[in-house]
Amino acid sequence: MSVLISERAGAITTLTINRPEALNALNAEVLEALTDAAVETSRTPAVRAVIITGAGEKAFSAGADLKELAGMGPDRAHEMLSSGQRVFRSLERSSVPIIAAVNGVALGGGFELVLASTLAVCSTRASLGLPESGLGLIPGYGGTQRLPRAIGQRAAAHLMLTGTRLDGNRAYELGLSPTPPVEPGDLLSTATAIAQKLAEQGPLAVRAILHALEAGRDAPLDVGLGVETGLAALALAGAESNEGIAAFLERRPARFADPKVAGS
Ligand code: CO8
Repeated sequence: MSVLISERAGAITTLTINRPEALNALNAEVLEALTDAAVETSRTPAVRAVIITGAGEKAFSAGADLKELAGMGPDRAHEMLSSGQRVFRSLERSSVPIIAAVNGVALGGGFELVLASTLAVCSTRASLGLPESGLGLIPGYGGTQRLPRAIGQRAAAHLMLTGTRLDGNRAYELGLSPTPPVEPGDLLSTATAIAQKLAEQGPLAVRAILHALEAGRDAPLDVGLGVETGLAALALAGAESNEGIAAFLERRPARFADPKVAGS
């Protein structure tokens, strides 16, 4: 059985990290499978949203595989960290929105995967944290950088320095999730409803918004506004908005074409 199960239903692909016996810890094989899945998604224009979740009832992912890390030398550790950073960054920069459906613990690299996703929805079993300092480690898949950007420097410092975990309610209060936690049995349908909504929007508009968010993340406001102006002008002049505006005026649902794959 694959360590990452990929299931496509129409415009939505669901990726399930499938190592429940190890609480879906992220070993090298999972990272490689996530890399392949990111490439596959970018090549499949009919996919408009991706959901990532964990197999079993306990864990989204308990983070880096501590059995694999134990005794690792600096060269291999550097390789592993770089590969994890690369795949999380490619997920973060995906042209398709990614929803983390947090079904249980999301610790260390598991929480970092949530932070690299576009959105997150939590079940009442969710428990998110960066416990690395208690292991004599530090977050290595982007946590020291993405968490402060998401919730602010001081709240992030507290979580990382103490290993304090967040439940789904706290994640909602901090803006990490757009919705309060849902019952475990409702998590995938909640994530799918959001994914479906995303899939109904103009796909090029979705890409452009993701691009503007990415470009503006660390840029001065004027630079970000410049990017927005360029993207908005292209959107207005493009076929997709012709269809969207025509559909509005004709009081019918819009029929947006699949975008072209880059380079094809
Ligand atoms: N890695 C490997 N195996 C794990 C992990 C993990 N991160 N977490 C749990 N498991 C395994 C356990 O070893 C156990 O397997 P076995 O039965 O064979 O011993 C099985 O999953 C079930 O786990 P528990 O028995 O511990 O289950 P509990 O319900 O008692 O506890 C917890 C659940 C609280 C989630 C507990 O398992 C735990 O604390 N896990 C570790 C969480 C953690 O510290 N994660 C952070 C890892 S570090 C990281 O992600 C970033 C590192 C960046 C550096 C990377 C360098 C290359």
